[in-house]
Amino acid sequence: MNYFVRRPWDLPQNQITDQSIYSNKTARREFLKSIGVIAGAGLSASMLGCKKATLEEIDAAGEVEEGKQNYPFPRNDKFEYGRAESVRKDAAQYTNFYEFSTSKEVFRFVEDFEPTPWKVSVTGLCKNPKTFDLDDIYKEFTLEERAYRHRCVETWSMCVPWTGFPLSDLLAKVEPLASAKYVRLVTFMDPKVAPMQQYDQYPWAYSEGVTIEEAMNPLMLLATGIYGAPLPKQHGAPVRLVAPWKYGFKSIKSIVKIELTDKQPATFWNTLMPHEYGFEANVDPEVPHPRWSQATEWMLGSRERFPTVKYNGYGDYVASMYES
Ligand SMILES: Nc1nc2c(c(=O)[nH]1)N[C@H]1C(S)=C(S)[C@@H](COP(=O)(O)O)O[C@H]1N2
Ligand SMILES: [Mo]
Repeated sequence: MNYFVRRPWDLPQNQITDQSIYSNKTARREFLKSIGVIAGAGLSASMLGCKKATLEEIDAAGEVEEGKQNYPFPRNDKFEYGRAESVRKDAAQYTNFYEFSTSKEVFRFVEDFEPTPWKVSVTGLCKNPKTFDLDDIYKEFTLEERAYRHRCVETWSMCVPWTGFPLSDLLAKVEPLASAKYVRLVTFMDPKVAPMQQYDQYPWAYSEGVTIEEAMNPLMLLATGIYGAPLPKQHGAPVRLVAPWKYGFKSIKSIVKIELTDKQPATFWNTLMPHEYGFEANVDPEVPHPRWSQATEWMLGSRERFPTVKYNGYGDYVASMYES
């Protein structure tokens, strides 16, 4: 998130100087990179804000091999952007992933993140709790490609082809109990590879939550890929949520745990700043963020502006959940 007002937890990266950070190789390198002492490892002269990275450098930083042989998956042509698709590089070089960096150039900080092997445990109020590795996911579910718009609460937006499958298919395998009212999703926790997790001003691990009804909505995807290949690290490898009618912070990355509960779970941004980031977080042009308008949005790359549409344009699929 871009802070116009400085908050105690909004530490600029170049003020990260405490001992806990220095005690760890990755974090120390991030700090040195951020103040321009060294260039990003494997990236030529690439301090933040200096030289623009090439697509090859961005790919080298983020690429994940596991599962690659399965791609591409068939496109579901029920879904269309209604605008130009975002250029792959524009999406890959401008991402939000606070575990690694508060900058958008997350790809410069993911070197030590190894999303292989990976396991997602599905637990809580269900008959048949189960842990899936990535192989299980590719084998047990019918994956497809979908063209979705994505709208960040900060007003940037993009149109990207995700590969994934409905979250409801995963829930069907574990058989939720009638008492399950919410689904809580949690990101990995490993402060050694994700240095921002050393800051306890943030409510790590990143977590999100949706109602069981939202989780069952066929638009809600668990994504393993983007642009016809496995998710690069900075996009949330190897498996993330995609909730296209909600602000982007709901679309939690690099998920390790999915839990069925009977209570609304605490979530990362809602815990940190409850007046700015609601639990429901449906895209709505008429409800301004306390610090900016949500009436328009701009596309990554072209910077073209569009009016924001309620539910990000997915009202036909989701409005009935909120208007009854
Ligand atoms: N674990 C985790 N998931 C996250 C975030 C994050 O910081 N950490 N940022 C969120 C925000 S604010 C947005 S807009 C989307 C961005 O997805 P993208 O970077 O792949 O475009 O990821 C969301 N998921
Ligand atoms: Mo976002």
